[in-house]
Amino acid sequence: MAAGTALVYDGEMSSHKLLWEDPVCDIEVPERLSSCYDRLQHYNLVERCISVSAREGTDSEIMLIHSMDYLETVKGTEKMEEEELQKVSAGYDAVYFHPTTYRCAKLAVGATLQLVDAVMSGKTRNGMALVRPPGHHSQRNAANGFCIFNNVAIAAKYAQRKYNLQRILIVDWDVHHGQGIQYTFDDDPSILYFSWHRFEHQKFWPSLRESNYDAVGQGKGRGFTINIPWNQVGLGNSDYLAAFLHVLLPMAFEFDPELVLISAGYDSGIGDPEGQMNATPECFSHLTHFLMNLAKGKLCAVLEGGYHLRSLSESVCMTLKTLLGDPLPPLSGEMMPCLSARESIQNVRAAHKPYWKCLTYEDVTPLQDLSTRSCQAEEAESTQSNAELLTPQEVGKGNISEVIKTDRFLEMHMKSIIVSLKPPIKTAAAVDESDTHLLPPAVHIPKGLDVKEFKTTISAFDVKLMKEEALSSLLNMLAVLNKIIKKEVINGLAVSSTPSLSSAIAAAHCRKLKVQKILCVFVGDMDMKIELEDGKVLLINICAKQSEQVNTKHNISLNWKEDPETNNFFSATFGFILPVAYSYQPNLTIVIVGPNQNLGKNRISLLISLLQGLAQSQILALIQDTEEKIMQDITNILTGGFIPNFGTYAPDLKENVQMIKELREQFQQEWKLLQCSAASS
Ligand code: Q9C
Ligand code: ZN
Repeated sequence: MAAGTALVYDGEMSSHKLLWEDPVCDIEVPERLSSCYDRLQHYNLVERCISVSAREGTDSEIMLIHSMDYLETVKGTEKMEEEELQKVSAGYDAVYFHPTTYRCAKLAVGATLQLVDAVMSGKTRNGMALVRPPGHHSQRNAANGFCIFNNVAIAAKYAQRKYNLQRILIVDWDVHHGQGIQYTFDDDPSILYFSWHRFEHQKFWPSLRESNYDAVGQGKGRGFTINIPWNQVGLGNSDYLAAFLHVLLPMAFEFDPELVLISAGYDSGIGDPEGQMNATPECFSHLTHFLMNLAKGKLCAVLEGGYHLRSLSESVCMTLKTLLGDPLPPLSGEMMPCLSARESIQNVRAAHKPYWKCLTYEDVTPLQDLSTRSCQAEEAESTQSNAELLTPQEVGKGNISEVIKTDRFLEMHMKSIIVSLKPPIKTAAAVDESDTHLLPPAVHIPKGLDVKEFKTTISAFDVKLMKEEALSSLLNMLAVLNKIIKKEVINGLAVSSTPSLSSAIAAAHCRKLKVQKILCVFVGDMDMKIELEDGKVLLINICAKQSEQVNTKHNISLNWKEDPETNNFFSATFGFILPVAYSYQPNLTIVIVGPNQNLGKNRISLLISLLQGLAQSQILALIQDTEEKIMQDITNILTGGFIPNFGTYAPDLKENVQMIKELREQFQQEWKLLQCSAASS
């Protein structure tokens, strides 16, 4: 099993710089690269990575995407004087050349390919390449938008050829449309290209018709280009999350890539002068974490844009920290996608319904004519949601400057990154003596329990008739839970013969220790014994048996019909459980795996892996002792292993999808991340 995270960096790529005045290009500065690297060093992240050297991309590698003519043109700039360089630059849209540009662009290509090799050869599981100049706008015959060679497009072609890959996913979270990548793979069904981008009804650069949601690819490639046009600035964490949950992830898991490439531009982050969006650095941790569950974890992130140096470098750090397997930071702000974002999401889902099985049973209402819609209501709404994050004094001042707002967010972020320092031990476990050999050596097994500490918790429950063995396993479970709450470990697992009683006792113990919000996910048919009165628990119950219980905001049952042929559970995971969980923002997650669960171990593993995005990754997994074969898989996930492949995709049963749809409608006012259309509000 491949482990470790590669970091590819070469300071020489800082030599490419603008030599004359040009207000369009002057944001693409050498410090973009050096400030990222400095910040990585500051957080001791460089030393935790496997350092991989850059190299030059070769002519034939560059010509996987670009024409020989264009390559010769770029080569020619190496010997030019400033005046001539200016002339060549003026032949393209938003581009500058420097005598070292050719050398740096070759290093950017080669660095990206070195990363692909590290990951595909199994030298590392994943990694990041910090490169300049960026790539995603450049085209077969043209430089464009600060981009010379299309690093990620070349990497995709290279990986297909060298490693015989059938399916590659490219996620372009840069705030600009990577039209260069789209053009390259427009008719190619083996590359799924996803891009969101500031669009503003085609007013924003590069102002292309083909950046809209109805550009879905051509010929055999129809359905394999996904564009989410953002028609408003000021979008943030919840809008990006909604786009991932309701658009990208269902399609990406259906596509089942063998490699994930990220065109990782951070001009979609807060404070960026180009993007004007509000996503905080933490958001990029979550986006990264979602994608790490695909392709057996094989993921390469390659730097594209990002022009606010502090925001850029913090976001790069969060991406790399996540690749390294650190716990996920909490997300700030109310989880409520805005109307304009929901409208874009709805339109993309509608445009893609013919091509994706995961959308088959979704009724997406007919498209709206975007050009005639007024944005006033949206603007009012977005101003309001920004205002919520400011102090009354700041709001009183009227228009708070973007600079102050960004600084405040980055400050909050710096505090949270210190809080989320990694404990030395990741996982604690309480299992039967006879099962300890099933655990990896790094797992901590608490011993020498302070029984008194747990006595008061347990005494409220009817445990007098319990056998000694069962009682001691309860105490062990509480010891593991205690370590999670005290942040001595990140997560834990406990095997129990009475998981539903154990979970009730665990929840009671959490309350005693003042854990504010607990998310409990039950998988299997069990009695719920958890106290719900005080609203400090959100209970999601995935069961095969129809229950008579009436769903409420904090107690929701999913009656999931068994069907081993088609169950992939993605519609429940992405369409309901994660949106609700992210809306709730718990402080601790407890997953209880009981009898008769019909999801299969891969689905449960995926669910638990994704739930690590919540509650700063603090999870307790409680497993019924009869479900032994699941224990090892869950241990693997909790200790940082990756998700196994899912096999051929088959859509969820119509009645299951229908059930999810109804639940979504029922609860989208309470849990707003469920909203994925403009109709809901
Ligand atoms: N009026 C990347 O982020 N702006 N490129 C042109 C013309 C160009 C961005 C504005 C922005 C290029 C990699
Ligand atoms: Zn960009």
